[in-house]
Amino acid sequence: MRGPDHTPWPPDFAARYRAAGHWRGQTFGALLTALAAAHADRTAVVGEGARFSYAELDERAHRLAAGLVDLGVRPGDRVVVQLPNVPEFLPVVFGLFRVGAWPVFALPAHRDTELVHFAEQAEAVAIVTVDAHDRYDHAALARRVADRVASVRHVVVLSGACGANIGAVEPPAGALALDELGRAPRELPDPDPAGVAFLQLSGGSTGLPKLIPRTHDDYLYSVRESARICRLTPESVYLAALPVAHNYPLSSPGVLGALHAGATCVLAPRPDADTAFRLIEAERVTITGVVPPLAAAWVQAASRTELDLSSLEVLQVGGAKCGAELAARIGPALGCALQQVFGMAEGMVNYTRLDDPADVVLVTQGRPISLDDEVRVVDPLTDEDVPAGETGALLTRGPYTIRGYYRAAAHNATAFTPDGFYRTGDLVRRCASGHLEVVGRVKDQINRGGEKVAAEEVENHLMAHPDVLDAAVVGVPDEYLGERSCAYVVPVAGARPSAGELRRFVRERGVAAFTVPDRVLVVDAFPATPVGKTSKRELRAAIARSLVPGSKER
Ligand code: OOB
Repeated sequence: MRGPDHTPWPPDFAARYRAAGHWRGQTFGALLTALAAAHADRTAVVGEGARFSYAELDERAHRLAAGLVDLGVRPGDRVVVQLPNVPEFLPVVFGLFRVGAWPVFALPAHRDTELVHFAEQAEAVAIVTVDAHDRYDHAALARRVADRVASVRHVVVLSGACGANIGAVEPPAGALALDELGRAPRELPDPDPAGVAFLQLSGGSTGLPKLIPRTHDDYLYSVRESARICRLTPESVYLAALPVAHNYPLSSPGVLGALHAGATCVLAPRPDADTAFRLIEAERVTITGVVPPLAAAWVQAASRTELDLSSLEVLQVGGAKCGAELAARIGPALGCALQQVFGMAEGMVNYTRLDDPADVVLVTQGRPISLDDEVRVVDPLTDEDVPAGETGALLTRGPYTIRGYYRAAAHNATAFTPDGFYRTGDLVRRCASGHLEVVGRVKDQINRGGEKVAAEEVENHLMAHPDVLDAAVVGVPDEYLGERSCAYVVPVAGARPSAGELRRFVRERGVAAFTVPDRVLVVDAFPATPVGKTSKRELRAAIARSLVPGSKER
């Protein structure tokens, strides 16, 4: 038997968050209605080939909501949404919010295994997808998922969107065209703001992503505060370079934060520097967010570009650790301020503030959004608080951090403490100012014959080398020591440092011999997760197969 679907906040906490004004009883549908009234003719969203004002976005969301209801979609139904960065993403999602149906936010990179898992876990009634994106036939993928998962009754396909590149793809038999779904707008009952609004996906460092139930009340609080912390105004232009369904470009402050502020969202079909820089110039983008590997690529590209990036005020870097070396290169290369963002789809988000001193911005990953974000830094084995300023595992609880995953009672028993703190799995140090420095993952440690090597530390040493663009260190099984360290390195353009030189460089920084990586492999690029973070899981798998395409040991 399965436990309860999701775990609400205990009533005393909920009452406290309401009394503090964090939870205001507003739904996303009601928010859009208010925004359309306040900013009707301003541009809400820009994407390839389309531009919607706030009034048009509102109208489209109303029409889609009516069409979804006519299709039989009911409040509380789950609908897998797999859309790339297209303007229609917003009317689809707000249409579902208005119905009270829950989007399940798949990413464009997900394939059969993940989508079947999401559809099954959520017992989804429909899938909304695109015909093709990045030369991949998403409509056929959705059809296969619908054939395998009995609950899925409808496949809805958006045709002719960006980056299809594989010719016109007919919606597969039985699929509906998104363009034809809209119906005359009509009033629908507003869903419960304390109820679930959607299911977000966990970062999925182990196994398949888990489903994360977020409510209107809790998510809107994080969106509102994110927009304030990032100083968004109606004049701001936010570029979603990363896949917009991910929590970071969705809400930190992301497209939802931009809309909340009455600003303009620009959706980049791809995150590469060329595409993004063109959009920054054309749309006078003021703020965007990237993951560290992308920040490194943009920094390099900025030195060669002739495009005008002068409108850019803030580059956010988050999703994975941005080392101090990379952090220091960003301002000079891109001519903007850096903001570090350390967040998680489960809730808690930390930002460096725009008026924090430079050293805080370069070396910390920010401090929490809310004074009601409770933070504990504990010994991972005993759960006891470590002394102030020391490294430990981060536990958190608060007004927008979930108390349990969706339909995952067994996992919840270990992922949360009995008193409701989420075990983030991140190792952090907390400064006196409350800023957190992420120093690794609880399990991202190489046990080299008993000597514990923190992958992060070795990566930082490597990143200090002028020829190194990015570094990722993983453990390799070893008969004698149990594990040895293997460093993967992506060089800066034109450089090809040798393994021997890089090992010598780390040694000469005056570190313990066991910190010097046992092996160094120079590769062209790292395998990435669906949002573009370096995938250590795939690097470990590759080394296990002793086969990394493009790698060369020197
Ligand atoms: C964001 O969300 P997820 O759910 O994909 O991943 C969360 C995990 C964190 O637990 C941490 O391990 C890592 O990603 N992470 C960072 C980081 N930001 C996220 N590790 C070090 N430094 C950072 N700045 O990745 C996410 C959600 C909302 C906003 C930003 C990122």
